[in-house]
Amino acid sequence: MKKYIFITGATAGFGEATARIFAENGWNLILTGRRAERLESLKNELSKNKIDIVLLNFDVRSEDQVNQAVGSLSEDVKNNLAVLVNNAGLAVGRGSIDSGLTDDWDRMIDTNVKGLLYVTRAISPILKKNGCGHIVNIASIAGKEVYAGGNVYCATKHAVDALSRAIRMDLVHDNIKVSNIAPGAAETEFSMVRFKGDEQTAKNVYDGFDPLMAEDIADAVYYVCSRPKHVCINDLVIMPAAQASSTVFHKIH
Ligand code: NDP
Ligand code: 8X3
Repeated sequence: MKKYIFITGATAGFGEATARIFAENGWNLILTGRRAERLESLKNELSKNKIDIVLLNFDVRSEDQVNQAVGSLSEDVKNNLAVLVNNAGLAVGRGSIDSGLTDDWDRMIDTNVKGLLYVTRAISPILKKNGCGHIVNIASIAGKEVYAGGNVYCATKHAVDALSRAIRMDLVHDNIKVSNIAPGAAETEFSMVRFKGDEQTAKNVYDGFDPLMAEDIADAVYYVCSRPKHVCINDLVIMPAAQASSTVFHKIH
């Protein structure tokens, strides 16, 4: 098999786990993120699968960096590019709107919305030229519901949800599938980033119940990408069994 999957945010969490499951299934990988050393060590680990692994080190917030990175792909890789996973993203802070930090808001909007758009703008013409493809957007339960203190993060994930539906309409005539995956609480580096390195607060998020693991979402990404050609999984909401909504959890203490 010669197909390539392009994964944003492959240095941690869902993106890293997605790289692993696709590598185990013989896919070639284009792994991207800002932390170059993590990309290198993931490449070293996954090379045992006898696949081709391309590393692109860029910040999705920079349109120039995105275009330069995508432009550096060889014709052979571009001709075999089949899947884009728009996964890079983050929450920063969880405060009320009246005390929110506008720098945090900018980081979320620039990464989760504009970054996803820049990458999709750069990759979709390649898929279109190839005659088919699949875009998987990692949204969130925060794109289906809102919660107190979630304001800007929820807004960015509602935007991702809307973009998944709109991009599907734009690209349906080009045989490009679009899948939206909306996870609930998953224990990755997400909360450490959200709470700016405050380990205890990050840990408390997952206290008293079994959260999703990165592998649960990677498994879903692989599932949607391995359906028959005529089937598109449009939207998947995946929650821990102990989570009924953004704010309702069954906790054992
Ligand atoms: P992690 O923090 O573990 O991973 C986030 C990834 O995004 C990292 O690889 C990071 O790479 C990358 N990233 C962040 N900012 C940028 C940037 N500016 N440019 C390039 N890459 C960037 O979090 P998760 O794996 O949990 O999150 C992945 C996605 O899933 C996000 O979109 C998140 O919003 C969403 N999500 C997470 C949930 C959860 O509970 N964990 C639930 C629902 C959705 P690097 O820092 O090296 O650039
Ligand atoms: C991450 C899940 O509920 O913390 O997208 O917003 S939540």
